[in-house]
Amino acid sequence: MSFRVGVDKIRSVKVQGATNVAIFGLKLFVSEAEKLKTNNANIFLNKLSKVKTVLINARANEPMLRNVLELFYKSIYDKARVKDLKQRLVSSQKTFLEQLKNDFEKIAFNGADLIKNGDVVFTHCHSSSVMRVFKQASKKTDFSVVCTETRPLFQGRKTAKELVSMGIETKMVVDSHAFSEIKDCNKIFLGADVLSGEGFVNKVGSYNVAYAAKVFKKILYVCSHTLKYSPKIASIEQRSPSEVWKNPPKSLIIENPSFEIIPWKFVKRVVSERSVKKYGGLL
Ligand code: RUB
Repeated sequence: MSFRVGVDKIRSVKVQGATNVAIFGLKLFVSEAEKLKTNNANIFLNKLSKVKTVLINARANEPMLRNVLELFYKSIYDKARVKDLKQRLVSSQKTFLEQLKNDFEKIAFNGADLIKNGDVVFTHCHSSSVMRVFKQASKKTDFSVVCTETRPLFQGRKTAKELVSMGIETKMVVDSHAFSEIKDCNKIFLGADVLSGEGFVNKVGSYNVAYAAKVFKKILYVCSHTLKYSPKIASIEQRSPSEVWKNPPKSLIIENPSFEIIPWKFVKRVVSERSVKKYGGLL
Protein backbone atom coordinates (compact mmCIF):
# COMPACT_ATOMS: atom_id res chain seq x y z
CA MET A 1 0.00 0.00 0.00
CA SER A 2 1.32 3.44 -0.89
CA PHE A 3 1.73 6.10 1.81
CA ARG A 4 -0.95 8.27 0.15
CA VAL A 5 -3.51 5.43 0.11
CA GLY A 6 -2.74 4.65 3.75
CA VAL A 7 -3.19 8.26 4.86
CA ASP A 8 -6.45 8.41 2.92
CA LYS A 9 -7.69 5.31 4.76
CA ILE A 10 -7.17 7.17 8.04
CA ARG A 11 -8.79 10.40 6.78
CA SER A 12 -11.82 8.63 5.35
CA VAL A 13 -12.35 6.58 8.59
CA LYS A 14 -11.78 3.32 6.67
CA VAL A 15 -9.37 2.69 9.50
CA GLN A 16 -11.61 3.41 12.48
CA GLY A 17 -11.13 4.02 16.20
CA ALA A 18 -8.23 5.65 18.03
CA THR A 19 -6.28 2.45 18.72
CA ASN A 20 -6.57 1.08 15.18
CA VAL A 21 -5.59 4.48 13.79
CA ALA A 22 -2.50 4.57 16.05
CA ILE A 23 -1.39 1.04 15.11
CA PHE A 24 -2.07 1.53 11.41
CA GLY A 25 -0.36 4.95 11.45
CA LEU A 26 2.72 3.57 13.22
CA LYS A 27 3.08 0.74 10.68
CA LEU A 28 2.77 3.26 7.85
CA PHE A 29 5.38 5.50 9.52
CA VAL A 30 7.90 2.69 9.93
CA SER A 31 7.37 1.31 6.43
CA GLU A 32 7.76 4.83 4.97
CA ALA A 33 10.96 5.27 6.99
CA GLU A 34 12.33 2.02 5.55
CA LYS A 35 11.64 3.29 2.03
CA LEU A 36 13.42 6.64 2.46
CA LYS A 37 16.42 6.73 0.11
CA THR A 38 19.23 8.62 1.83
CA ASN A 39 22.29 7.78 3.86
CA ASN A 40 22.37 11.17 5.53
CA ALA A 41 20.87 11.08 9.02
CA ASN A 42 19.83 14.75 8.95
CA ILE A 43 17.96 14.38 5.67
CA PHE A 44 16.42 11.12 6.89
CA LEU A 45 15.16 12.71 10.10
CA ASN A 46 13.85 15.76 8.25
CA LYS A 47 11.90 13.66 5.77
CA LEU A 48 10.59 11.44 8.53
CA SER A 49 9.42 14.47 10.47
CA LYS A 50 7.28 15.45 7.45
CA VAL A 51 5.86 11.93 7.25
CA LYS A 52 4.97 12.19 10.96
CA THR A 53 3.20 15.53 10.46
CA VAL A 54 1.09 14.25 7.55
CA LEU A 55 0.02 11.23 9.59
CA ILE A 56 -0.80 13.24 12.72
CA ASN A 57 -2.87 15.71 10.71
CA ALA A 58 -4.86 12.97 8.99
CA ARG A 59 -7.10 12.88 12.09
CA ALA A 60 -6.42 15.73 14.46
CA ASN A 61 -8.41 14.31 17.40
CA GLU A 62 -6.24 11.20 17.76
CA PRO A 63 -3.50 11.90 20.32
CA MET A 64 -2.72 8.19 20.64
CA LEU A 65 -1.38 8.30 17.09
CA ARG A 66 0.45 11.56 17.82
CA ASN A 67 1.94 10.31 21.10
CA VAL A 68 3.13 7.05 19.54
CA LEU A 69 4.74 8.75 16.55
CA GLU A 70 6.42 11.42 18.69
CA LEU A 71 7.77 8.70 20.96
CA PHE A 72 9.20 6.73 18.05
CA TYR A 73 10.63 9.82 16.38
CA LYS A 74 12.35 10.97 19.59
CA SER A 75 13.77 7.48 20.15
CA ILE A 76 15.79 7.66 16.91
CA TYR A 77 16.68 11.33 17.01
CA ASP A 78 20.45 11.01 16.92
CA LYS A 79 23.30 10.94 14.49
CA ALA A 80 23.60 7.17 14.03
CA ARG A 81 23.81 5.60 10.58
CA VAL A 82 20.51 5.70 8.69
CA LYS A 83 20.64 1.91 8.33
CA ASP A 84 20.80 1.57 12.14
CA LEU A 85 18.02 4.09 12.69
CA LYS A 86 15.78 2.10 10.35
CA GLN A 87 16.60 -1.13 12.18
CA ARG A 88 15.89 0.50 15.52
CA LEU A 89 12.46 1.60 14.29
CA VAL A 90 11.57 -1.87 13.08
CA SER A 91 12.59 -3.62 16.28
CA SER A 92 10.93 -0.98 18.52
CA GLN A 93 7.74 -1.41 16.53
CA LYS A 94 7.71 -5.14 17.25
CA THR A 95 8.30 -4.63 20.99
CA PHE A 96 5.75 -1.83 21.19
CA LEU A 97 2.98 -3.82 19.46
CA GLU A 98 3.58 -6.77 21.81
CA GLN A 99 3.38 -4.44 24.81
CA LEU A 100 0.17 -2.89 23.46
CA LYS A 101 -1.38 -6.34 23.09
CA ASN A 102 -0.62 -7.04 26.78
CA ASP A 103 -2.00 -3.64 27.79
CA PHE A 104 -5.28 -4.27 25.99
CA GLU A 105 -5.59 -7.64 27.68
CA LYS A 106 -5.33 -5.78 30.99
CA ILE A 107 -8.04 -3.33 29.90
CA ALA A 108 -10.22 -6.29 28.91
CA PHE A 109 -9.76 -7.99 32.30
CA ASN A 110 -10.17 -4.77 34.28
CA GLY A 111 -13.40 -3.93 32.46
CA ALA A 112 -14.84 -7.44 32.40
CA ASP A 113 -14.81 -7.52 36.21
CA LEU A 114 -17.30 -4.65 36.22
CA ILE A 115 -19.94 -6.54 34.25
CA LYS A 116 -22.23 -8.82 36.25
CA ASN A 117 -24.78 -11.49 35.35
CA GLY A 118 -28.01 -9.91 34.15
CA ASP A 119 -26.48 -6.52 33.31
CA VAL A 120 -27.89 -4.57 30.40
CA VAL A 121 -24.97 -2.57 29.09
CA PHE A 122 -25.16 0.38 26.73
CA THR A 123 -22.48 1.46 24.25
CA HIS A 124 -22.13 3.96 21.43
CA CYS A 125 -20.06 3.89 18.22
CA HIS A 126 -17.31 1.25 17.91
CA SER A 127 -14.47 1.11 20.39
CA SER A 128 -12.03 -1.79 20.13
CA SER A 129 -11.23 -1.29 23.84
CA VAL A 130 -14.88 -1.67 24.83
CA MET A 131 -15.29 -4.66 22.51
CA ARG A 132 -12.34 -6.40 24.18
CA VAL A 133 -14.02 -5.83 27.56
CA PHE A 134 -17.30 -7.32 26.28
CA LYS A 135 -15.51 -10.31 24.76
CA GLN A 136 -13.67 -11.05 27.97
CA ALA A 137 -16.82 -10.59 30.08
CA SER A 138 -18.83 -12.91 27.83
CA LYS A 139 -16.53 -15.81 28.79
CA LYS A 140 -17.97 -15.93 32.31
CA THR A 141 -20.95 -13.60 32.48
CA ASP A 142 -24.42 -13.55 31.01
CA PHE A 143 -25.26 -9.97 30.01
CA SER A 144 -26.77 -8.15 27.06
CA VAL A 145 -25.74 -5.05 25.14
CA VAL A 146 -27.66 -2.19 23.57
CA CYS A 147 -25.75 -0.26 20.93
CA THR A 148 -26.54 2.73 18.77
CA GLU A 149 -26.27 2.74 14.99
CA THR A 150 -23.96 5.84 15.19
CA ARG A 151 -24.87 8.08 12.30
CA PRO A 152 -23.61 9.25 9.89
CA LEU A 153 -20.97 6.51 9.33
CA PHE A 154 -22.79 3.68 11.15
CA GLN A 155 -19.86 2.42 13.21
CA GLY A 156 -22.55 0.90 15.48
CA ARG A 157 -23.18 -1.75 12.84
CA LYS A 158 -19.58 -2.92 13.25
CA THR A 159 -20.17 -3.11 17.01
CA ALA A 160 -23.44 -5.01 16.52
CA LYS A 161 -21.91 -7.49 14.07
CA GLU A 162 -18.99 -8.25 16.39
CA LEU A 163 -21.26 -8.64 19.43
CA VAL A 164 -23.57 -11.01 17.58
CA SER A 165 -20.61 -13.06 16.40
CA MET A 166 -19.43 -13.29 20.04
CA GLY A 167 -22.84 -14.76 20.92
CA ILE A 168 -23.81 -11.77 23.10
CA GLU A 169 -27.50 -10.81 23.12
CA THR A 170 -27.54 -7.47 21.30
CA LYS A 171 -30.10 -4.80 20.47
CA MET A 172 -29.44 -1.83 18.23
CA VAL A 173 -31.32 1.46 18.49
CA VAL A 174 -31.25 4.63 16.39
CA ASP A 175 -29.10 7.34 17.98
CA SER A 176 -32.08 9.53 18.82
CA HIS A 177 -33.49 6.76 21.02
CA ALA A 178 -30.34 6.53 23.17
CA PHE A 179 -31.60 8.79 25.94
CA SER A 180 -34.76 6.82 26.75
CA GLU A 181 -33.03 3.49 26.21
CA ILE A 182 -30.41 4.28 28.85
CA LYS A 183 -33.19 4.46 31.44
CA ASP A 184 -33.53 0.67 31.10
CA CYS A 185 -29.81 -0.15 31.08
CA ASN A 186 -27.66 -0.30 34.19
CA LYS A 187 -24.14 0.34 32.91
CA ILE A 188 -22.61 2.28 30.07
CA PHE A 189 -19.23 1.63 28.47
CA LEU A 190 -17.71 4.17 26.10
CA GLY A 191 -14.34 4.39 24.38
CA ALA A 192 -12.26 7.55 24.14
CA ASP A 193 -10.17 9.33 21.55
CA VAL A 194 -8.67 11.82 23.99
CA LEU A 195 -8.15 11.86 27.75
CA SER A 196 -7.59 15.37 28.98
CA GLY A 197 -8.10 17.53 32.07
CA GLU A 198 -11.09 19.16 30.38
CA GLY A 199 -12.81 15.85 29.83
CA PHE A 200 -12.66 12.97 27.39
CA VAL A 201 -13.35 13.14 23.68
CA ASN A 202 -15.45 10.50 22.00
CA LYS A 203 -17.81 10.07 19.07
CA VAL A 204 -20.50 12.72 18.63
CA GLY A 205 -23.53 11.55 20.59
CA SER A 206 -21.43 10.55 23.60
CA TYR A 207 -22.43 13.72 25.48
CA ASN A 208 -26.12 12.75 25.22
CA VAL A 209 -25.24 9.29 26.48
CA ALA A 210 -23.26 10.71 29.43
CA TYR A 211 -26.02 13.15 30.29
CA ALA A 212 -28.63 10.40 30.24
CA ALA A 213 -26.38 8.36 32.55
CA LYS A 214 -26.37 11.26 35.00
CA VAL A 215 -30.14 11.85 34.79
CA PHE A 216 -31.01 8.17 35.28
CA LYS A 217 -28.20 7.55 37.81
CA LYS A 218 -26.47 4.90 35.69
CA ILE A 219 -22.78 4.08 35.86
CA LEU A 220 -20.61 5.34 33.01
CA TYR A 221 -17.19 3.74 32.42
CA VAL A 222 -14.67 4.98 29.88
CA CYS A 223 -12.31 2.31 28.51
CA SER A 224 -9.05 3.72 27.23
CA HIS A 225 -5.31 3.26 27.00
CA THR A 226 -3.44 6.07 28.79
CA LEU A 227 -1.54 6.83 25.56
CA LYS A 228 -4.61 8.84 24.57
CA TYR A 229 -3.67 11.52 27.09
CA SER A 230 -3.33 15.01 25.69
CA PRO A 231 -2.72 18.15 27.78
CA LYS A 232 -4.86 20.12 25.30
CA ILE A 233 -7.79 19.13 23.10
CA ALA A 234 -7.28 20.14 19.48
CA SER A 235 -10.35 21.75 17.94
CA ILE A 236 -12.98 19.15 17.16
CA GLU A 237 -12.73 17.48 13.75
CA GLN A 238 -15.46 18.73 11.38
CA ARG A 239 -16.28 16.23 8.68
CA SER A 240 -17.85 16.68 5.27
CA PRO A 241 -21.59 17.53 5.20
CA SER A 242 -21.94 14.94 2.43
CA GLU A 243 -21.54 12.21 5.07
CA VAL A 244 -24.86 13.46 6.49
CA TRP A 245 -26.74 14.15 3.24
CA LYS A 246 -25.39 13.55 -0.25
CA ASN A 247 -27.65 16.03 -2.12
CA PRO A 248 -29.01 18.59 0.33
CA PRO A 249 -30.70 21.87 -0.74
CA LYS A 250 -27.92 24.29 -1.73
CA SER A 251 -28.40 26.86 1.02
CA LEU A 252 -28.77 24.33 3.83
CA ILE A 253 -26.10 24.52 6.51
CA ILE A 254 -25.05 21.09 7.73
CA GLU A 255 -22.72 20.71 10.68
CA ASN A 256 -20.98 17.37 11.05
CA PRO A 257 -18.60 17.30 14.03
CA SER A 258 -17.02 13.92 14.55
CA PHE A 259 -16.52 14.14 18.29
CA GLU A 260 -17.62 15.77 21.52
CA ILE A 261 -15.84 16.76 24.75
CA ILE A 262 -17.54 15.18 27.75
CA PRO A 263 -16.70 16.54 31.24
CA TRP A 264 -15.32 14.03 33.75
CA LYS A 265 -18.13 14.70 36.22
CA PHE A 266 -20.28 12.27 34.22
CA VAL A 267 -17.79 9.41 34.47
CA LYS A 268 -17.59 6.92 37.34
CA ARG A 269 -14.21 5.35 36.40
CA VAL A 270 -11.64 5.15 33.62
CA VAL A 271 -10.77 1.54 32.78
CA SER A 272 -7.18 1.64 31.58
CA GLU A 273 -4.23 -0.75 31.32
CA ARG A 274 -3.02 0.66 34.65
CA SER A 275 -6.12 0.62 36.81
CA VAL A 276 -9.82 1.31 37.21
CA LYS A 277 -9.80 4.81 38.65
CA LYS A 278 -11.37 8.23 38.55
CA TYR A 279 -9.65 10.39 35.93
CA GLY A 280 -7.91 12.44 38.64
CA GLY A 281 -5.95 9.44 39.92
CA LEU A 282 -5.24 7.90 36.55
CA LEU A 283 -1.95 9.35 35.37
C1 RUB B 1 -14.38 6.02 17.06
C2 RUB B 1 -14.60 6.35 18.50
C3 RUB B 1 -14.12 5.34 19.52
C4 RUB B 1 -12.75 5.76 20.02
C5 RUB B 1 -12.10 4.68 20.86
O1 RUB B 1 -14.55 7.12 16.22
O2 RUB B 1 -15.07 7.40 18.86
O3 RUB B 1 -14.98 5.27 20.60
O4 RUB B 1 -11.90 6.05 18.92
O5 RUB B 1 -11.79 3.56 20.07
P1 RUB B 1 -14.24 6.94 14.63
P2 RUB B 1 -10.72 2.48 20.53
O6 RUB B 1 -15.10 5.82 14.16
O7 RUB B 1 -14.59 8.26 14.04
O8 RUB B 1 -12.78 6.63 14.51
O9 RUB B 1 -11.17 1.98 21.84
O10 RUB B 1 -10.77 1.44 19.45
O11 RUB B 1 -9.40 3.16 20.61
